[in-house]
Amino acid sequence: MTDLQQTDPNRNDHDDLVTRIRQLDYEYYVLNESSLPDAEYDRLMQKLISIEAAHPEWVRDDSPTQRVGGQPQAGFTQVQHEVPMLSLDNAFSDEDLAAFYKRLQDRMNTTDALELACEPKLDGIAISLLYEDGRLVRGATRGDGTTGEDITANVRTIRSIPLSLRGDGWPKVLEVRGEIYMPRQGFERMNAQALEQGEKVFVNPRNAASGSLRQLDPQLTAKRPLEMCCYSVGRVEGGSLPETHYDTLNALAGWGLKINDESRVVTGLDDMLAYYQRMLGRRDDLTYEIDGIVYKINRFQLQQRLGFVSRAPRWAIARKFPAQEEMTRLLDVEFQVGRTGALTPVARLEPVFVGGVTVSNATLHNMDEVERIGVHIGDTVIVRRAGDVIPQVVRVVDDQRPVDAKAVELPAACPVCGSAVERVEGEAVSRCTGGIHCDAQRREALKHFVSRRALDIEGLGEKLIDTLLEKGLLHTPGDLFELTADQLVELDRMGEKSANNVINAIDAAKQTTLPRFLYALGIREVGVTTAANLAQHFGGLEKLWSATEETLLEVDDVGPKVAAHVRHFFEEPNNRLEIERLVGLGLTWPDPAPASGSMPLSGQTWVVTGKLEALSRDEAKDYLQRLGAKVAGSVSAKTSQLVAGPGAGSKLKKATDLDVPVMDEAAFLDVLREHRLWQ
Ligand code: 5U1
Repeated sequence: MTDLQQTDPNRNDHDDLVTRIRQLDYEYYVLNESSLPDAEYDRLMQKLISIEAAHPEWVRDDSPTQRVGGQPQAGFTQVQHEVPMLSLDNAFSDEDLAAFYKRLQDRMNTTDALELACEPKLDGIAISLLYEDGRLVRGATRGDGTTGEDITANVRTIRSIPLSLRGDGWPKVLEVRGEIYMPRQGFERMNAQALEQGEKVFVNPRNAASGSLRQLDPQLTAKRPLEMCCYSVGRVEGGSLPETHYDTLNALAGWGLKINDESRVVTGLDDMLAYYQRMLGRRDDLTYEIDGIVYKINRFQLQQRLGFVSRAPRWAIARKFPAQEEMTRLLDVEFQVGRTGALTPVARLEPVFVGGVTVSNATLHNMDEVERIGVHIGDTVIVRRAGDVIPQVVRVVDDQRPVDAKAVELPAACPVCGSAVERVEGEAVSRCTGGIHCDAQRREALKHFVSRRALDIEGLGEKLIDTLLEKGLLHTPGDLFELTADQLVELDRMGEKSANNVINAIDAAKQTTLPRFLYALGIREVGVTTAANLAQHFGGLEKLWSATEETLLEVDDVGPKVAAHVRHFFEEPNNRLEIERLVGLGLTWPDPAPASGSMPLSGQTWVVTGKLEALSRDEAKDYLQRLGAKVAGSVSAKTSQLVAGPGAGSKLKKATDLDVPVMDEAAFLDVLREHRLWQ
């Protein structure tokens, strides 16, 4: 291999480096596997940039350095799609799908079971990519199906789109079609940042993807977390493709394009319906939003025989999932006080069925957001419920405002304790200044303290906390450890057995971990990951307790704001007293695992799939990273271990095919226990 440290590189060094970075991009962005730490990748990229600065004559337009183009454009030029980009007919029920299947059989004059390829329908923007001689020469929007817009400069910035195709065997001219989308996590992160900075948020990932692609400055598009998943081909010249849709998708994957790993071939209507149900059940677990399932006759020859009507093929259909956005009326806005005193405007709605459940409350985030969407009480609004995210009011339906609509106003005093409400300069949130004296903040702090990712005290739910607060038995977390079964038995609907169970659970929670304890304290902006990083960095509470802001800034993921919150928390005498009291009452934890070097899972790559019960996939990932493992999004021969929960699909199959060891959640929790990360 090339010595990348060499000071006077030659052309071969350059080409090797381009190949290496392309391979890393492919592994990371297409296969979701990372085989190098980010810092090492950055080092290689810097090396390439400096070689190309010294030798501009070596730079090809498919070099990894050439993704983000120079100047913003004045506008987008039009492109003609030589093969029209079709749209899809929709099926809204099982009956619609059955009717589609029957039409196919009738047209093909058969009662035999038919073979269809099926895959999730991504909620994104349809795009055409044109490759000539294996090089990406054009990216275009669908437009009206015949005329779209040239967005080549923008699609080049998307790292899951190869600038040149891998391997060989691709047709000389190959037009690939698919969807550009924004994965949920990137969307939520982007919107959370925008909310915090008082900027405009996007209504949904689809709008975010569309807005990002319509930027005239590709530098802006490059900053957006976009991906592309391919689902069909258009123009094909100077070469041939396999005979079926499914095999073609796999050929595209072999040429380095991203395809959906949930794609399957099914035979007959029953299997089509079963695939729909299975994906509907997994909808919220996917890392991207889908709005249905697309079914296509698998064999191209049969597709040709069936042809199309107006703009939709007869051989394909989209079976839509229940909508995730619906219209309803805003009846009132109330303000909820959170653990840190933040006042959140909550919309009380006329109940509406959306995203599979009836919704009557939704968040409006903060007053900036209320103003931005311009909502009034009485308005007709669009409510969105997608994934695990709480329902939100995303938009007002124009022209439907009643004459008696009322503006939403921030209360001057906390609706729970009457303390003044203040808004910190530069922050979008307003807070109650009552602190622990505010019943709402106290209640939320206690709920947080016992919650699953904190001390995880089973049987101590919201209702019991409310009763204990009402009866004056609970004020601060320490009080929990002084409760007795006799006191609990006195409460309504609390038998002796339940009382003992609660006391035992409280007792068991005394043996905890430092990350859990730190998280449980509810320090502002210290979530599970930051708590784990703090614990790992300082190795014990005493050092963290007396750490300066400067030292805190050395911790992964800790910026000036978090450092100030941590410092402020430990400077507060009441907090110190409460921690000392908790330790005095018997709370203990082992020292965290060593910081680096010989981590228990160093050098291993793990993949987590399916639904986990005891922890979320993000938490599982956190734990694995803390043990030194790399966590990848897909299975390959390099995967060391797959953790598979119920509903695991293609990843489990691939792991079995590749002889990758598989464990279920119970075995995974045992691994965490072994390393004292789980009880
Ligand atoms: N997954 C998928 N989405 N989607 C959208 N496949 C698919 N096929 C489409 C469209 C418009 O059109 C085909 C008929 C080529």
